[in-house]
Amino acid sequence: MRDEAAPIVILTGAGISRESGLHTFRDPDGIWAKYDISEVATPEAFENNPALVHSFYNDRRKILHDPAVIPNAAHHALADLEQNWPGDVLLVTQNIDDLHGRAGSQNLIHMHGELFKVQCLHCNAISPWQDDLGSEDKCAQCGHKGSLRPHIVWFGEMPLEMERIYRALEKCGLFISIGTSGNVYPAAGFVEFAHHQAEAETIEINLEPSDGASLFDNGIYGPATQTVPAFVD
Ligand code: BJW
Repeated sequence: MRDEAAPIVILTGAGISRESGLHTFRDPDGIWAKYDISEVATPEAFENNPALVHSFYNDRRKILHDPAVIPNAAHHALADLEQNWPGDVLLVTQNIDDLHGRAGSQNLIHMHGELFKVQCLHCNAISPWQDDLGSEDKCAQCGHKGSLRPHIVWFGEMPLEMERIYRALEKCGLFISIGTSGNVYPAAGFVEFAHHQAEAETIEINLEPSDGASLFDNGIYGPATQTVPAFVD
């Protein structure tokens, strides 16, 4: 039985937002079935065709603005867990949507960036996204024109706040992975790090066993809106 106040690190992926109406990446109806990664999710793609990359993320912002797309019971359960657990709870999401924040999670890291932020390639400032991005947009901080990129971590780029994440993993007693296929590193390696460095208990909660399921001590399988609230209760 785990320590009642053990620090918890939770990793979430696209599966937790599926029942809010957002697509995952690698399921048959996922985003990578419609788009080629090399055309929209690498720094080279942005260099070669910024208009296409802006339009890909502008479309995803539109979907997130749909009033029907709201945090679901799994997002709310994790916010409740943070409020009620006597120890630290760090929520690390690979998702670029804002559903965890809207559900009330506060100790939250968006390791792959955020759809509603932009970064200026001229002055590096990160600002809130204002409008549909195009190549003529001006940085709100330095005024430079045409230098804004989505604040998204693409393949080959370093995910955000890695030191803080590994510090929390080093001392966690429980590591929970929710709604992620475990295909993308470094996130896919967190389970082994938590297991070996912290001797943490590790649990996978997913629709079905992921490719890395055997790395976890336990697995709970089914739709996140059912499994996550039941687990948190
Ligand atoms: C449900 C459900 C329901 C469904 N309930 N569950 C060889 C070449 C080049 C690079 C590499 C290489 N080998 C390794 C790398 C590194 C690379 C990588 O991992 N590549 C792999 C593909 C092999 N990683 C990187 O490049 C990362 N950076 C890095 O490593 O930096 C170090 C470094 C930098 C520089 C120099 C040297 C080293 C960066 C990775 C960035 C990932 N970016 C993306 C896109 C951007 C964001 C966006 O546009 O949204 O992030 S890719 C995409 O995958 C997105 C996601 O965050 C990420 C993970 O996907 P996720 O969340 O797991 O979704 P799915 O669809 O895969 O899974 C969903 C799961 O949910 C499934 O299991 C379903 O069953 C389940 N599910 N419905 C519960 N209702």
